[in-house]
Amino acid sequence: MKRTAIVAALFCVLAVNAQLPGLPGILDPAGLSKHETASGTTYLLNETFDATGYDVVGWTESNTSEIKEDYATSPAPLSGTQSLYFDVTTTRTVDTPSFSANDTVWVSFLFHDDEASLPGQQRIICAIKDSVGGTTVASIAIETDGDITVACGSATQRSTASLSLNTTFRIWVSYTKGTGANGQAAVYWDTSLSGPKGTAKASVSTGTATAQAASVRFVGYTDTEWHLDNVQVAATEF
Ligand SMILES: [Ca+2]
Ligand SMILES: [Ca+2]
Ligand SMILES: [Ca+2]
Repeated sequence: MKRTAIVAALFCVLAVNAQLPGLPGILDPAGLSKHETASGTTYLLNETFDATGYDVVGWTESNTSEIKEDYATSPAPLSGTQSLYFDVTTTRTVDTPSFSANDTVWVSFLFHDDEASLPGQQRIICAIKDSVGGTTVASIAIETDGDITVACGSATQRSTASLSLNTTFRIWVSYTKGTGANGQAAVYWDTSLSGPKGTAKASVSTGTATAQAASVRFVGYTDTEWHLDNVQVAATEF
């Protein structure tokens, strides 16, 4: 390529990049590409909810009005300018767009439950699935005392630590598919919203799930109307 062509190409790249901050959903507030972390991790999905609607196209709501993805009333926004709020009259789900299927995924998100009391029964709040709305391969559920139970297929473990109401946590969930009795899943959380995640609060290594992960479902209930923000998914630990 001639030098003039290289310079022209470079100018075009710079010009395009210069416009990106004006396009909602292309860059996050820190100016990083939505597909890269500061440490260079490539995200399969990065959703801040700050754009009108969703940043990333392809989310699926079980009810459009009760899944509020432009929510900004306290305690929202958990981060940025908007969060998602499950303001529901019955159990409602929201599914991420499909991402490239991977044997291992790491999912991270902000969680804030401002209910007056913890749920009346075990409630799965996040399920990693083999396709959008498909079979759950791993999940985490909040218990009536705030403990979290992680599951991989039929294998489960309940934490001894617990989540509290009216507090924003960053939660991480990891999953690695197995071959029948060696699937892995773990849950971590911290009130330091950017980590570090520390050691797992609960984990299983005898999971029965064997499918790759390709989507994540979040669920709200009438007794667990919670706020969700900063959903990040990667095929590697972050
Ligand atoms: Ca946000
Ligand atoms: Ca909605
Ligand atoms: Ca939004």
